[in-house]
Amino acid sequence: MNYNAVIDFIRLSPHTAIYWEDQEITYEDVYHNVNRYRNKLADLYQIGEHIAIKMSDSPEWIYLFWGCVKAGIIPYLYSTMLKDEEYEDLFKRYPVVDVFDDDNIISFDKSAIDETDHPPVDTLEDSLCFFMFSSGTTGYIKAIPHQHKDMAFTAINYAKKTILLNAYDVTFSAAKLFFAYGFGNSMTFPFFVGAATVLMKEPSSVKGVNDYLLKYKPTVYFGVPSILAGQVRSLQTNPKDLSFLRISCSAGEALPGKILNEWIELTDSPILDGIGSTEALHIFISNRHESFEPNCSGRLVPGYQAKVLDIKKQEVPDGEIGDLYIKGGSLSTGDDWMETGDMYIKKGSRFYYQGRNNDMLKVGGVWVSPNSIEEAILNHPDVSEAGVVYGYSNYDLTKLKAYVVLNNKSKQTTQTKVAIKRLCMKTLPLNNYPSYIEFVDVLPRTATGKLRRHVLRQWEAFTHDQDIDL
Ligand code: 3UK
Repeated sequence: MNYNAVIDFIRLSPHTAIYWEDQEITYEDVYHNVNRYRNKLADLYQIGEHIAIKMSDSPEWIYLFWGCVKAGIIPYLYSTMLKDEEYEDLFKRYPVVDVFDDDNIISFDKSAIDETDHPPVDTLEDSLCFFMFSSGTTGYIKAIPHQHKDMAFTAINYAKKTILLNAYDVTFSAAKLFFAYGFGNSMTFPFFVGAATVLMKEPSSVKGVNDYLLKYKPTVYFGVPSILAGQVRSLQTNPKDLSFLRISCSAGEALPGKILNEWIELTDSPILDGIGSTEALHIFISNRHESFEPNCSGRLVPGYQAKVLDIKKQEVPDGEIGDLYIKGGSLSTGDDWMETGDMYIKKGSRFYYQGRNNDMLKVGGVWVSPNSIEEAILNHPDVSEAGVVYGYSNYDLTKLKAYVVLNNKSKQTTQTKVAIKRLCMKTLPLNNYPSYIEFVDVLPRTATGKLRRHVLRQWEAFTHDQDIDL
């Protein structure tokens, strides 16, 4: 079917489109600016040529993206936080005719701005529309293609049907536009329903995000666990009224139940955890406002199917752990089942995250999920973050090591280590406790907040000779 996505997203709405610094940009402004960008791009490039957008979040990011879609130019959506060598490698692997960054944005000759509203280029629902990058947690980055139809699919099924986003909402996201999570949160979702979005140029920090929440009072806030954890800590010492929030969401990695419970206590509203991926473009399993549960990813988003399989690709019974496969209309891999790389336990219609399939640990002969141990450690009142990997053992027995960040450095004592270990022994199955614990100031995370477990494994390789079994 003929379809160009621009028709579903660049439309008029009586509401503000973008809150940007001290400006309120209307949907009419956005409409004209997308036409200006489309016309300039159509002058400069041929249909089907590839460009790179490597800009911080801004209204221009949005005009450039939709100008490309309307003109039939394919953009690669680049993170602004990669290292020089990573950009070099990616530009080699994915050639482009131009790179737009904060120092090279399209400029217009003021006397000759062409705002003509040309029809969008003829494309099909399944025509290639743009590329995003997926870094995973191992560091190997690859480009993920998406088609014109994928954006509306996520906007209808997740934004409208799952979190009930509507034209009166104002969204704000801790994840930036180049990340699939932020791309939906800050652009395609609000634009699909005619709502407003708040854009922030600076990289997200706890302070930056808190300041923006208080200044713009969004009704829907999209967080990530590492920032939400910092926000909870800051709200505990410095309470603020966040009653303007209708919903908060979390994705990128599992939201620890402790953060959810403390957030509810502080704000009286829940955080809806949901799992998504760059390949799926957005969230495919999510909690709901009327049914959410700590340490649970929730239920299927409409339009998606999921199954949990063993290594022989047979479905495992409810309550048993297996690999999660998904299927649905926004997957970059097409109509087939896709392996997510995540381990899950399904109980009835709910899905419980157990970790990445390459992170699972075998201790005393049984599989252990590092994630469930981290959740248990977080229940200790002095703990703010935890990461669990294999620890060294003198007899080649596998033991676990936890890297732990405390709220207060003065509590970095052997008593605290013993208390953490006892807490795990008391609340988790046999063998699910760390033999070694090391206190650190920060945990290694990716630009999007995911724990980089392979870095923890490297740390462990260098420090194991100093560990003592507790
Ligand atoms: C992990 C989660 C547990 C999981 C993303 C929302 O994170 C996103 O995309 P990525 O391609 O990573 C995908 C992987 O991240 N993950 C994401 N959310 C959760 N694990 N609980 C969660 N709630 O390993 C998944 O396979 O960077 C998130 C929307 C769009 C996205 N692209």
